[in-house]
Amino acid sequence: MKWTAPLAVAAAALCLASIQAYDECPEGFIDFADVNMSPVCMSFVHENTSWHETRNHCKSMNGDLGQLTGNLHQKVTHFIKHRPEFENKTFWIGGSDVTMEGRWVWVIDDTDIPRGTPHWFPCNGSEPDGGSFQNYLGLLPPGYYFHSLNGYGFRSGICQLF
Ligand SMILES: [Ca+2]
Repeated sequence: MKWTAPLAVAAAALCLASIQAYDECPEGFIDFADVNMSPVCMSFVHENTSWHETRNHCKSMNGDLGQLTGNLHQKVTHFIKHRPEFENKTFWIGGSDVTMEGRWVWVIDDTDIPRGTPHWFPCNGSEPDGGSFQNYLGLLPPGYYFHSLNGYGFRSGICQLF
């Protein structure tokens, strides 16, 4: 019985960790939250790896590939465009239609990724394309809109803590 209390404390700590309770972003992550909102912690990785390898890299940092919903996409794009070291880089993010061709979802929670503006290139509906040959989501310069891509391309990546 004497182990009950420490186990309960450990279990509570695990629960808190899984809920996500970041007061601020850990080292290596940048906070993209709106003012007075909970941190939205993103990290840019420059390993130039496939979508799956990049995702594993994100998971090794206790995160996953980024979920660029709403104005977070715009804020990340703005950030990339103002960093010379990111010039001509391409980035994997956490979308895919590999489970069901044509149904694009965020892999972190299986929620739908809306088509068209303001996220997909070039705002007139040509992306996503490539059918079952292009099942993974990335950002390409110069606009950093969403593109459906072959997952084996070597690219940088955007990780996020959830
Ligand atoms: Ca596809």
